[in-house]
Amino acid sequence: MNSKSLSVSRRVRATPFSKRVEQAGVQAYTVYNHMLLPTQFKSAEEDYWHLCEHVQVWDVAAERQVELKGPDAAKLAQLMTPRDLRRLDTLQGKYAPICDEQGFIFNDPIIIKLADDRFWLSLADSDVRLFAKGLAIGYELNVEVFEPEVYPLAVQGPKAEELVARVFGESVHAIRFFRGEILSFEGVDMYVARSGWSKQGGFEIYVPNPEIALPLWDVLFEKGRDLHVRAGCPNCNERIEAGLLSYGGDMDAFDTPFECGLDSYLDLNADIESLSIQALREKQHTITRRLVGLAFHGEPNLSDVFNYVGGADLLVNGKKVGELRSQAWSFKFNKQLAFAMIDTDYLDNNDCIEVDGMSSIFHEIPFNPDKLMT
Ligand code: THG
Repeated sequence: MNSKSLSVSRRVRATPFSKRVEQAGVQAYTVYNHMLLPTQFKSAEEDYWHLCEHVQVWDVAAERQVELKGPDAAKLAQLMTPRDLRRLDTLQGKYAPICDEQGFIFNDPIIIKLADDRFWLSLADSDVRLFAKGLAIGYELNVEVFEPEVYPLAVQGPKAEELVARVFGESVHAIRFFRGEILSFEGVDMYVARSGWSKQGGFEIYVPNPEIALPLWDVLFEKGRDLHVRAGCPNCNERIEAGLLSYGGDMDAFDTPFECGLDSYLDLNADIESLSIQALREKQHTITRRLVGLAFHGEPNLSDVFNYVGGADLLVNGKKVGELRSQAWSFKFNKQLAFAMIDTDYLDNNDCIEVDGMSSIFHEIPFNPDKLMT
């Protein structure tokens, strides 16, 4: 971990939970959507096992919402994603890539339908508000595009459901994956969904004003004491093991959804008006590279990020075949795992892919645990 400190200003925004995050002993932040996002509390290893065994409260306010509101809100949402949104139910979310007219990925939000004329795009790290606003102006749409006062708080881990039910009531148990309910805390209504950026299960609470943020945080900690609740954050080790992709890290605006394995989140045969759909239909059979997993034996030696601006080179027999995108130690499998973009020519056989003197065959994302055991 790099130990330089970060200068925070109105431009690099704190969140309504930051006070408690600091009191909980946060050790590192990243900046995400121009806002602080915690990345470590105790050690990487303690954070990981605690998430897998107990329950953590995550300040993910940096997953900013862009709200589309008005008669053309659904039309604008559909223009931005090649995933068919017509059957999205109210209070349902869908993981949906946002793509431009050439089919390149601009973001990979969860798109949530709050009403027929009201949507939230729960964003990864890129300025989608500007893109949405540009489309709204260019297409002369009758829709407002803005970032509302909403601050997501994630409760993740095997005991998350119990804790969220203690705070919001028993109806929490009936919420299905990527569905939500409007539930009340101290008289304030908020959207609570079963989702979150881990594979340990949990919920996300979309806190609708900053005043209620600290009271909610404190009640979660009071009611979760016997569940060993503590502050946590999106966990790089866990999410790579689980195959959850991070926009800007694993994929960016030079990649298509096919190259990133997001095919199942596209509806290319749907009769929808979407900016990218024609380009994606044309590109779908011509991919030359693909995001895959790598698993290296031995101790990790890929930690110095400044050696990897643009991604470390991957080699097969001394020839560059791709680049490293993200990597983390797997505490469960005792291996260094990575995501890498690799020429498909080198994925047909058991090519030994090398980076920095370490080697791996390629794996599908998500990793198959049986294959990592060996
Ligand atoms: N929650 C909220 N907003 C977010 C994220 C989140 N914004 C940023 C980022 N995460 C968006 N990216 C993702 C990526 C993966 C998932 C969610 C958001 C995810 N994927 C599941 C999977 O891959 O198994 C399921 C996808 C599906 O089947 O629809 O959960 O986490 N609010």
